[in-house]
Amino acid sequence: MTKRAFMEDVAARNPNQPEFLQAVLEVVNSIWDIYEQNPIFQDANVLERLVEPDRVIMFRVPWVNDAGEVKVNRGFRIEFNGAIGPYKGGLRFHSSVNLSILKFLGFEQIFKNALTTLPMGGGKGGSDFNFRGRSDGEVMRFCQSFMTELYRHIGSRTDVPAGDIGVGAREIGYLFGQYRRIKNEFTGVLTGKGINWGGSLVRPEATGYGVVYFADEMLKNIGESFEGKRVAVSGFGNVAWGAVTKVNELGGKVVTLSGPDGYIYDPDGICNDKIQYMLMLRSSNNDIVEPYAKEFPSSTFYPGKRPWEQPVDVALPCATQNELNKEDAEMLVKNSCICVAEGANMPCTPEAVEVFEKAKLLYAPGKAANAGGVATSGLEMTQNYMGLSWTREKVDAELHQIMVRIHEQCVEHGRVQENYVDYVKGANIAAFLKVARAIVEQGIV
Ligand code: NDP
Ligand code: 2IT
Repeated sequence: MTKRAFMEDVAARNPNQPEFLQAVLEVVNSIWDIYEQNPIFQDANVLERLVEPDRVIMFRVPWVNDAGEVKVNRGFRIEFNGAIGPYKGGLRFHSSVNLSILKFLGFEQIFKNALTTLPMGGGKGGSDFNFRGRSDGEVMRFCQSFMTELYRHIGSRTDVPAGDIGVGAREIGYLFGQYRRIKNEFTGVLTGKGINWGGSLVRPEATGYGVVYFADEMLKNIGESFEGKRVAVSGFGNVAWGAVTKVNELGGKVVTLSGPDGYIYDPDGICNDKIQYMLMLRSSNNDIVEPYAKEFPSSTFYPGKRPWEQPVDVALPCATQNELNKEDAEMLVKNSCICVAEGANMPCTPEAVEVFEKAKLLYAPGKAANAGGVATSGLEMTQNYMGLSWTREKVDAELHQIMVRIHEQCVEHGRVQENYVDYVKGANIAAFLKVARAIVEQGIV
């Protein structure tokens, strides 16, 4: 079968799933040559099996709002591939959530988790529930209803969800409480838990830290560092917060943050009390960044715009999928940006990635660069299995090592020229080889 025929077949079987097809095409483009050269993979029809989830669970989530009205949302859990470990991946609560978005995220998670070197399969779930404007009681009742169905599909050795957009410490708490109540069992069935009830130190900041550790490796590889670099960050959520904190620690200066309303530009750098303010803004149930510009007069708010128009050395997209397009990429290249590392999942459109690849700047896909979050979830699972808690220093050192090892895998499989690494190819090939071999070795299941 040709690559084109394969993709046409996947498209025909998955109508109206553009994000899923986008994620599949990226992987297929990277691994097709290797696939064709390995009859062992073709004989087992590995690729066709890999794009079909092990299981898709979809359910009704009824709940009662503060006015006594009955509301209904949709819940999902995609158990995509369990060949190398229990399904592992976040839950996203956002009004845009649908099957295509969760299938793209679940598919990406298979490869990301394989790169972490830890034994975790790929999964993702969530709901089209929007917590904006909802009271704490409403969020709790929603989470309880969601878990009342989800609990029968998950387990500490089966499927271990965590947070993602719209699911943070508060939601994980309500979800865990309901699981424990229904099952009468205290296990590491979720990660991102509170520190006093099985959570791991460093998990909240791990994704952002990991992105910066990874970008630092990319920079080192060309004899550069974060010292004195101007950095654009998008989003102002969990991942953005961790990234901003670590860039400051490594001597860089973060000059932007963004929200659905636009972006703020702060030439003095987002540091110290400004990071605290960012956290406060995030937890204020607000979905706009504009108040930052009112609080700090050194900054300017650009309504309806994206941060990529500012001249920076490094760009870290940390908000959501397809938030950086071709024009944004061209602007970054024009302004001599040297490195783009994805904190979010698939934030750069395929056209933007093409621009980066042509310009030969350092570009790392989310499945490599943002794997620190799920890797630290894996460390949380290990601590739970062992029944103990590691120190902050130990978890951070493990996370750092894992990011260095992911970078090494990308270089091993993605070096195109002496001084140029194709990180997309490197990440996809390294991860595919691991998962594909496991699939073959376990027979036709
Ligand atoms: P948060 O909910 O903490 O933050 C998400 C940020 O993105 C917020 O600033 C949010 O603004 C913004 N955002 C969300 N949707 C949109 C949209 N449609 N348009 C514009 N802005 C949007 O989530 P996280 O920080 O956890 O997640 C951010 C990204 O990182 C996601 O792509 C996620 O999949 C990825 N990721 C997360 C990991 C984790 O451990 N949490 C691990 C690896 C990747 P607002 O809420 O105001 O809409
Ligand atoms: O996209 C991701 O990797 C996450 N949202 C984290 C998943 C996890 O299980 O920690």
